[in-house]
Amino acid sequence: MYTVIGATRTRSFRVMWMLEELGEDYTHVPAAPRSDEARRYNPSGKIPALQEGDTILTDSVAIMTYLADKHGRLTAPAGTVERARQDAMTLWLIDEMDAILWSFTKHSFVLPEEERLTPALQGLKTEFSRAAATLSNRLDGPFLMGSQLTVPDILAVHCINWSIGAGFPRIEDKLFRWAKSLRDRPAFKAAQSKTPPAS
Ligand SMILES: N[C@@H](CCC(=O)N[C@@H](CS)C(=O)NCC(=O)O)C(=O)O
Repeated sequence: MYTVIGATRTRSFRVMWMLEELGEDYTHVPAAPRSDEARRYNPSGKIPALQEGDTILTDSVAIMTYLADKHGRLTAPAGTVERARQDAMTLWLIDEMDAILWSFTKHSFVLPEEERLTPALQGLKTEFSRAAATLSNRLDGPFLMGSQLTVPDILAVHCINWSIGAGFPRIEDKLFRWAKSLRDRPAFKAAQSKTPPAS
């Protein structure tokens, strides 16, 4: 039995969506970043974390990769050329999408005001648009790596959703429609239904 620690409107959603795709049961602890509850599982206060028995794992992509390998689904097998290509896509998404969005988020409201590089924010939006165009061109099939949903699909759609929430310029129609088709998956909706109603 798994426990996912981290509020739904954060990178924790990636892990929840992954577990829903795998059909694995989990308990959800919707801890906010840096909250006392988050620090009970991960001293840095960062989320997500995954608890499995006495073990706690951190980092959304490390957790997704662990779950995919353990359950033998949503990934090419480790040690194959297909896996190396899949991992290259995952790492490209981290570099060109997640890192841009995280920088934007930190310099918008996470960092103390005096540390924020506000003039850089527009440039980060431009960089994200460029990455989205590259991804759109690369997309050639129902999923990023071909005919099967894999870890980078979950990562990419989460980043695209994050960009929409952060008010980034609209991405190209092809990529937008693709992300929407993945948001229509029952597993995505099941994870989303864990979102507490806005107060
Ligand atoms: N690379 C990590 C990043 C984790 C992360 O920074 N999570 C954010 C919430 S989405 C957080 O906890 N921020 C609090 C902080 O950085 O202090 C992952 O993918 O899990």
